[in-house]
Amino acid sequence: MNTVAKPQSVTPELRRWIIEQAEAGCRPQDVIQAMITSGWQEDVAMRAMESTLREHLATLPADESDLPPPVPVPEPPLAGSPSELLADGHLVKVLTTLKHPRVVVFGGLLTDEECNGLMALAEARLSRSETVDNATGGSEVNPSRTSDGMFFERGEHALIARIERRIGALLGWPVENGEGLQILRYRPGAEYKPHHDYFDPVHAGSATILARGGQRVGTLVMYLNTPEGGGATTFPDVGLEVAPVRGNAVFFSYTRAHPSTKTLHGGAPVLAGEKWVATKWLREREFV
Ligand code: PD2
Ligand code: ZN
Repeated sequence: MNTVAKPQSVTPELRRWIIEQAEAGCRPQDVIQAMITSGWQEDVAMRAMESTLREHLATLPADESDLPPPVPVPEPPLAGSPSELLADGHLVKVLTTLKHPRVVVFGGLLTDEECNGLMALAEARLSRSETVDNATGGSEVNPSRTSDGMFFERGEHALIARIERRIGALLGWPVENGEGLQILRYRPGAEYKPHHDYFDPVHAGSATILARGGQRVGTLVMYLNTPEGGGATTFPDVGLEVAPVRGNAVFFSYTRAHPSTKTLHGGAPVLAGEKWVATKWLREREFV
């Protein structure tokens, strides 16, 4: 009897498992055999293993001389490991920090009123999110990003300007270097597959984007609500998941446009309810 093969997708958990097997010294053929035994089709298993190990290799510490030089990045003043920071008169909790990749999770960055205000201002302007078209530097709808979104202009509204001042103070980075705030709404099932936020200079379209203020060097994702299920921000290179909690935020920075920064990250599928976030991307220079 013929069986119809189910499509088999390579999950972050499978990728991690493959890397763990390789690090433990397992032979590739044994790893493939173990996958086949647990129901994977051989060709899918081979492709999963090859792509996972190729991408993993790029995240390993390379010879510094082979990498583009590091650039200064935004960084909160965390010397002395404070549990709170005062940013433009607003107390923000420091919940978790990681050195590599540089990740900081903040609590209470936004008040409930500010979260509600951002969602209300954005709602009527939401449309299907797009991603950068690498060839042209324009944008296009992409199945790897199934949220709805919109961009505010920098300082477009008193509420936006207040939040941007707070972010500038918190991260020690000029407000002018920030892109306009982006609002995203994920419905159940919506996700943002793992990606890097920097622009890969090898793509033809990057030149146009980089002309507006240089590279992105940091990202702040602020959670405007707490979804009923799912929607974590994930960092697959290091197995880190940040739960979306209203008012909290996750910040990460990258000193070069390279996977060795381990800043691969994604928005896991929302399982129940909606997930709303505001993203602030920070550039090297004034964003125009
Ligand atoms: O919504 C998120 O958790 C998320 C995940 C990955 C947002 C972004 N990237 C982004 O806005 O760049
Ligand atoms: Zn991102």
